[in-house]
Amino acid sequence: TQSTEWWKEAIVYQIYPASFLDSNSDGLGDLQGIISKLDYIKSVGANAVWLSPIFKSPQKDMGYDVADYREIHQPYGSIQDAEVLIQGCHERGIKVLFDLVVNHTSDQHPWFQESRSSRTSRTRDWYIWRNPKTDINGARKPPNNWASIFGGSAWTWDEATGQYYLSLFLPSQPDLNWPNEDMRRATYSDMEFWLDRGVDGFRIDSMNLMSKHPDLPDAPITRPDLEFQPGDLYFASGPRMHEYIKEMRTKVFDKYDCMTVGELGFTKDESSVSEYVARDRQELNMVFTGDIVDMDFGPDGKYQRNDFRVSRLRDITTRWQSAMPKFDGWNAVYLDNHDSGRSLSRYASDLPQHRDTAAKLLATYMGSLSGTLFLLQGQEIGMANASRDWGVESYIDVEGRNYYDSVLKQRGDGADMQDVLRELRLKSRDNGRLPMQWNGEENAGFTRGPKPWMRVNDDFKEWNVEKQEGRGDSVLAYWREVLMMRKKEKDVFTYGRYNMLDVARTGEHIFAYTMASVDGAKTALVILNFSDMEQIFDDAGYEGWTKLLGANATTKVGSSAVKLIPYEGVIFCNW
Ligand code: ISL
Repeated sequence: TQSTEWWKEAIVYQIYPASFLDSNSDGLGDLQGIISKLDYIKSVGANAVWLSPIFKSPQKDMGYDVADYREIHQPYGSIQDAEVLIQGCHERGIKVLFDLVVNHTSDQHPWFQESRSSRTSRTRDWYIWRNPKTDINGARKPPNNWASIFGGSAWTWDEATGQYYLSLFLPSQPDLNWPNEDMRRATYSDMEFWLDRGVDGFRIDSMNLMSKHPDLPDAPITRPDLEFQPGDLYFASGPRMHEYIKEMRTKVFDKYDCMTVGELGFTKDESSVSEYVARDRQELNMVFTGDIVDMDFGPDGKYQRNDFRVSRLRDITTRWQSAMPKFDGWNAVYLDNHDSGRSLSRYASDLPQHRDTAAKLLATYMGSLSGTLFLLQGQEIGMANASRDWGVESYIDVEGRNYYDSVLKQRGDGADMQDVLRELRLKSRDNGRLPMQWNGEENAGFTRGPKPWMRVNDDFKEWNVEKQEGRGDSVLAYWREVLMMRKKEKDVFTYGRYNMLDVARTGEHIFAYTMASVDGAKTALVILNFSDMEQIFDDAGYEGWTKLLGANATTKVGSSAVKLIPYEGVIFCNW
């Protein structure tokens, strides 16, 4: 049972296994590579890791297409390696979270192989099969007008049995049919397989897509320019969603001391989110709200230009920091994951003159908020997006490629694609998946083999772990300091009460808030300059407070103002 609440104090380090460290020189990261760096991870200050999928998979979507949840993707290692990894983590006081991908499987999964074998197969109903429709000319068309999240129709035609199956992501990622009880039971037993081997919890992939509207109705036409329409109104947070989570919880999670964090795309309003995380709902420990990753998406999609403004970060942060205590929910504090560009490059600055300060600014922001912290590998050394001069051929992720190709098709060969390339440079998933930069040697020390699976960023000689180790003023050293502060003053930060300072007072470019301990005895003042200009903060009312953290200049000017250099973050305190 969930008697302890260790998960509230978890500092989770997300590992992208393909890109962490290659121990056998085949160009791909692996479990032995991770095992060899557990001391490093601990030294950063993390006390938990989340591994993106490591299971048997044809890797059409980098492991988010699972072919067998009880086997390890062979190039990553074996079950024994996974057990050594779990044990190695536990010896160091590090909890282990696996990625639970059960909204869909790979089309190579035996369940799907059997399902597609005939209309009457045992597992036919474990996936979502429907008869075709016909258009006015009598031609076959999909059962509804939903667009796949990765482009094209959300339905894939299966010639052998003459039906379509639903595939909200790639055609090779068929959606599971959650109303089917046998399927659910099999899935729960897969979860137990790993919990019995010591896994401490799950990040639940595409969690709220599991329950769809039972009639799978056509989506309203919101994009007349497109053949297929965004269908999230009917495929996200469907009517049985909470029933499934409660069942998962009572049948599986409650039997273990484990933590759950659900990926909550599309569903963004406070009351819907509260239904997943309010304590008395007895569902999930926390969710990743999708609004953090969407801050610079356009109204019509991810790769549409929409320049970041700090007002969005201020609004989203304030919404969730204020909302969670109201219904006794809990925040997952994050900025980065493997599905987008680096927050440093998108929300702050990776320009040489600002990069170091800006990376520390984001650390100050994350480290000071209430909730469970999630950082993506490389964030602790200020890793950035791919160099600006990479051409489209260096981008390999299927989501970005599909988008680029669809626009090219629309515009015609030879068309100007600079605008799309600009968006890929900011938000492509490749950016979050670049090989980890360990040192200044060839391929950044990520692999000793001739060819990394994915291009190493050009900046690795300047930006790597080795270079920052032992330098007291490095981004890495700063993250360590932040996480130490966070642990020491957990009443103020992890469990603290957030209060935003009025923009009328701070000015548009500064994001400032206080964090107070629950007993009210201690208060910290966090001041973040999200601009490339010097800013003055009027500190009337906070005179005499002392600096708790801040790696940069912060000078006092006169008696009632603090001067911050571009992208500077600083914390003052009243104790
Ligand atoms: O489409 C979205 C909203 O704009 C996404 O946030 C969507 O919820 C997200 O892409 C789901 O991501 C997860 O599942 C995918 C996988 O490719 C991602 O890597 C994973 O994080 C399919 O399993």
